[in-house]
Amino acid sequence: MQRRLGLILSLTFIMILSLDPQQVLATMSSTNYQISWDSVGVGGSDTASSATYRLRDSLNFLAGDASSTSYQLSTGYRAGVYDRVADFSVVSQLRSSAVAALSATSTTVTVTSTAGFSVGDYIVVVANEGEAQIAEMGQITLISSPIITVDAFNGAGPSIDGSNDLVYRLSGSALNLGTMTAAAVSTTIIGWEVTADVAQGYSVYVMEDQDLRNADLIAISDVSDGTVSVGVGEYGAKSSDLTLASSTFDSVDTALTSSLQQVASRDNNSFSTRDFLTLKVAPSTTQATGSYTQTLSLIYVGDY
Ligand SMILES: [Ca+2]
Ligand SMILES: [Ca+2]
Ligand SMILES: [Ca+2]
Repeated sequence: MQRRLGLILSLTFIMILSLDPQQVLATMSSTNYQISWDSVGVGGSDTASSATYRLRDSLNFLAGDASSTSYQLSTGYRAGVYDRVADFSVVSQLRSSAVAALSATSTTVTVTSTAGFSVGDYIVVVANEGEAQIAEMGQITLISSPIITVDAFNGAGPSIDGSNDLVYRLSGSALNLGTMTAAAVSTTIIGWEVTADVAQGYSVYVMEDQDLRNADLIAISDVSDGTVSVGVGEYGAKSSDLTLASSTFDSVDTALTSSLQQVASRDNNSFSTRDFLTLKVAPSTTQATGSYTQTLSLIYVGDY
């Protein structure tokens, strides 16, 4: 094996001398980075053209794979080409799209009207909207009024009895909590989908630009006791991902802060994995009136 490796390197060296290319050094890593592949430049492009000619060329590379217990070697033309895919899309609950849900199965929900819903839309089914609501997210694959079918829900399928159960479309980036009152917990949902060809997985993090506050800078306090309750004057969120390593969004209502906090994670390659954050707001009986706003940022990070 050593003889073969030596042959490859010496041939490469000859090409470097004759073509005077940019030289790139070897594959390397440390505790905080990894360069999986690099290449030795051999000069020129593999395509060239003008008004009167077109050329496709490549140098004649040695090709093949070799390995032992301690190394792996692939050689050949573009042997290291591997375009990693990471796709992250965020959608928010569209308050104006609400329709009542009458019943549900593991992949369907029967509604009072399918107007405004289309195949491909993301929806969230909210059972018993409010303080103790349970929501599930899916993507519409079929509409046969009054039944909406999704590809899959996050959970086993919504538990619907037709009382205070709603379906919303998830679309766009604006969240609207409507008119809040001290007599109820107002809720809204931010959903996201990740496709990541990353072997170690990914995390999604959330941060706020400021507390949820009005023009007089009066805020609705961050929840601190794990539960957003009616009339208390507190604000927090909970994730649909129930296995978070570095935050409490998986288990209790948690305060949004200006620091990045984990709200979803996977530990291997992911295809169209979804999660959502349920925001819960409970103004106090003495809460100042006004329009309360903030900007939330969601960030995808691949784990390399
Ligand atoms: Ca219900
Ligand atoms: Ca806050
Ligand atoms: Ca509380």
